[in-house]
Amino acid sequence: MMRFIAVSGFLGAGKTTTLVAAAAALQARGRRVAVVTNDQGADLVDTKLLRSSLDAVAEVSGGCFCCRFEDLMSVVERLLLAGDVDTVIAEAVGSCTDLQATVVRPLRKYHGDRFTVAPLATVVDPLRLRAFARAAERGEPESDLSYLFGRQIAEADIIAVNKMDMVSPAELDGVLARLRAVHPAATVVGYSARSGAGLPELLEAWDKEPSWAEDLSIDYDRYAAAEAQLAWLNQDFVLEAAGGPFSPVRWGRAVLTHLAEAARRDGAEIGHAKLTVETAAGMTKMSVTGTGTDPSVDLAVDEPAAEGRAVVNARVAVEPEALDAAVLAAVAHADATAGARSVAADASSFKPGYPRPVHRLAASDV
Ligand SMILES: Nc1nc2c(ncn2[C@@H]2O[C@H](COP(=O)(O)OP(=O)(O)OP(=O)(O)O)[C@@H](O)[C@H]2O)c(=O)[nH]1
Ligand SMILES: [Mg+2]
Repeated sequence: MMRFIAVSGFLGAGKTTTLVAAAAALQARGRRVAVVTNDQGADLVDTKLLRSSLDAVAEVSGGCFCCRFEDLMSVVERLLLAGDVDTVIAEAVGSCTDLQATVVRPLRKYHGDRFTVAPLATVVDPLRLRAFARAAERGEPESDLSYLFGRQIAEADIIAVNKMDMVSPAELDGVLARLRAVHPAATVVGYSARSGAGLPELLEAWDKEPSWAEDLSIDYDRYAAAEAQLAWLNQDFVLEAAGGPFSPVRWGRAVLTHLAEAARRDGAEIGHAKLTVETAAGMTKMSVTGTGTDPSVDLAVDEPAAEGRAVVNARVAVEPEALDAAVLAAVAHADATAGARSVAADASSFKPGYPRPVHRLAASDV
């Protein structure tokens, strides 16, 4: 039987980084792992990043797993036909929730003869948790994005608190204890996908059979409103040196720094802005999440290049036209900073549509 592991969690929480680390750790234990990424658009930074470390990678683009459940199943089918795989890990879109009802239960009900489904893990960034908690402490009404974040945690069988390297041990203990108190049925683990600390606990939790989740009420209008706050951009660029060779790292850092500064100035919340730059020497990948200030360089090839290709994926709480303009301004700034000239593919920002899952099963339906 194939093991199917679904991973949820807010934008930028560290799902893809967790997939990379978990796939490597599971393969070291003899498991044969494939992964599936998912996005509302095409041209995914995550797929490129995963392909740099793993062979069996596929994507479901143009909508979330729940709204494209059949696409998810045919992609998984192809992965299984193509290779010798015993474990599939699937990363849901960061603005998606209700996965127990729309993905996990349909998998168990309609495909349970071939898959055993692992407990649903929601990856949580403790800094994002802290930011939403502080807003609540200030007495601010709960935002739709905070509601969505809370639902993702509430439906988890495993609450996977990532980035433990970013908080003090005391703060981590406090966060874990509070989550355990509020969600007594969930397994709560702390780890760092980056350093690997605590990762074995998450893998162990995935191997357990869950006591399947009860129904959770999710207000689809609020969920949709949260998604509709975000503009979503996936854009390609062709780069060439303007003069001498340019540094891909310098270019990428300049794009994300400029974008983050513009968002801060406008008070626009960044879900996640990430990019890859591919040159003859390899791939550079960076991210900025709303909780961090400086871009995080996840892969760097700092050999100056004469040409390259970049993909930018940005999810920011602004209007789509504003995001298009902000990315173009950031790229123009990066060109000037790094000595490059870039040609952009058509701007393509949009807002995710109202979530309309193919299946939505109650606990009693399975
Ligand atoms: N310090 C630290 N950073 C991390 C850790 N895990 C992930 N990150 C960083 O957080 C950023 C976002 O990570 P991703 O894995 O792309 O997050 P994601 O949840 O897949 O993001 P989306 O798919 O856009 O929703 C990247 O810059 C990662 O390097 C961690 O354990 N520690
Ligand atoms: Mg990801």
